[in-house]
Amino acid sequence: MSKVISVILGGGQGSRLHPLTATRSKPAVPIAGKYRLVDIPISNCFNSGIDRIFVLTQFNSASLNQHIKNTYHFNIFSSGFVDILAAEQTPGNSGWYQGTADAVRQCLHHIAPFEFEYVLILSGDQLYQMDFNDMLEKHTANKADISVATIPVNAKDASSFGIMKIDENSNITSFIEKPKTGLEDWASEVGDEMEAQGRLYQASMGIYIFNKDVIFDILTNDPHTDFGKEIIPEAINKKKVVSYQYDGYWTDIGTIASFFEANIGLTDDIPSFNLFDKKSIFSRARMLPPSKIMGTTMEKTLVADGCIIDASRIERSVIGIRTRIGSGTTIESTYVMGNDYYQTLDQLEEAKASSSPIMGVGERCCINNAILDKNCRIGNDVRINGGPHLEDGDYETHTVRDGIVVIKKAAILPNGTII
Ligand code: ADQ
Ligand code: ADP
Repeated sequence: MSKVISVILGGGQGSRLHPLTATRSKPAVPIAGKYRLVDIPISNCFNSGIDRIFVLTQFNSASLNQHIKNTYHFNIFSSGFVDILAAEQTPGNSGWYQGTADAVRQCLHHIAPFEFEYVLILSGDQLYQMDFNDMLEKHTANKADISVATIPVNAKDASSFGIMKIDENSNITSFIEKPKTGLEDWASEVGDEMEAQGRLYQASMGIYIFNKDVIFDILTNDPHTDFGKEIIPEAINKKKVVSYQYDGYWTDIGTIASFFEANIGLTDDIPSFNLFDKKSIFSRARMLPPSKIMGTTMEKTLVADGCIIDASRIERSVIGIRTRIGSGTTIESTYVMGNDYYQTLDQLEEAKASSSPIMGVGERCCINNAILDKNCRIGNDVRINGGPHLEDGDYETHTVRDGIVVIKKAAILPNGTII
C-alpha cells in the first residue's frame, strides 16, 4: 500500500446537502454524532494501510481545515499525511474545479513529486467499510489499467449511478452515466440473492484505481472534466478497465434524505454500517467527559460523549457531542449533531433569567423526523413534527427536504415554536 496515493473528492458546492453545507464544506459535515463525513474514506484508507491522502475541495472552509489539522497527526518518522487541496487560481487555469476529473487534473502537479504506482480515487460522501488491499490485489492480478468498484443496485436507484456491463473476465464492456431511459437493456446476470432483491444493474461506486501512467496520460490528453460522464465511458475502448465487485454495505449520502437515513440507520439492532468494529473510524480525540443521563427512557439511541440529558424519552435517534436536553422532552427519529463548545454556568444562568434558549434542546419539547445542526438553541415547549405532510421549503431557521426538518446551524427557536 506504500505504492498508493489516495485522492478524496471532497465535493463541489454540496447543494443537495443544503443547509448543512451552508457554512462548511461537504467533507466537514458531522455524521454519527462525533465524526465528519471525511473521516469515513480516510479511515478506510488507514485501515487498508494507505496513509498518503489528498482531500480535494472547492470550499476550503475553516472547519474542514481545523478538523484535519486537529485530527490527523503523524509522527516524525512517518511519511503519512492528509492534505487538503482547494481549487486554486494558477496562470494555467481560472479557478473552480469543473468536475471530478478536472479536480484531479488540477492537482496532478501536487501529486506528481511523490513515489507511487497507483492512484486511488474516492468520493467524500459515502458510508461504507472497504479493504482497498483486496481491490488492489484484483487490479494487479487482472493487469488492469483502471479498476472501478461495482455494486448491484435496483431499477429505482440505477438512474442515479454509472451503470455498466461486465464480461466473464471482469472487463467493463460498456458504461453509461445515470441512464434515464432504456434501463432494461442494462440489466446484468446476478446471483440469486441479488436477483430476488431486484438488484440487476451493476453500478459504479465512484471508487477508482488508476495506474500512475494511465491517469497522467488520460488527464493530460483528454480535456474532459468528469469521470462518470466522460473519462470512464471513453477509457473502456482504449484501456483495460475492469470491475471490482463489492458485496458489502455501501451507501451514497449526498442528499438530506440519504444522510438522514444513514444516521438513523445506525440505531438499528444490527446496523448495516458497523461502528462497533475492530477497524476504527478515526476522528478527533476531544477528551470530553462521559455523558450524564437523568431519568431518560432510551430506545435504540446512540449518545456521543459529553452530553447532559434530562429528557423523558429518546427513540431511534443519534445525539451528538456536548448535547443538552431538558426535562419532559421527547425526541424520535432525529439526528442532533451536538455543540462545538459548552456554555459557562454564568451564561446558562443569564439565559434562564432572560428566558432565552440555551444551546441544545429545552424542556417539554417534542421533536421527530428532524436534523438539528450544531449549536442550535431550541427553546422550551417547541414542537418540530417532520414527516411527509410537510412541503419542501427554505425558511430563516430551517429547511424542509423530503419531510425532514433541518434546523440550521446556530439557529434559535424561541419558546413555544411550532414547525
Ligand atoms: P456522482 O456522485 O453523482 O456520481 P459527482 O457528483 O461527480 O458524481 O461526485 C462524485 C464525488 O466527487 C462526490 O463526493 C462529490 O462531492 C465530489 N465532487 C463533485 N464535483 C467535484 C469537484 N468539482 N471538486 C471536488 N470534488 C467534487 C459518481 C459517478 C457515478 C457513480 C457515483 C457513485 O460519476 O458513475 O455511480 O459516483 O456514487
Ligand atoms: P462545524 O464544522 O460544525 O461548522 P466549526 O467550524 O464551528 O464547526 O468548528 C468547530 C470548532 O470550533 C469546535 O471544535 C470548537 O472548539 C470551536 N468553536 C466554535 N465556536 C466556539 C465558541 N463560541 N467558543 C469556543 N469554541 C468554539
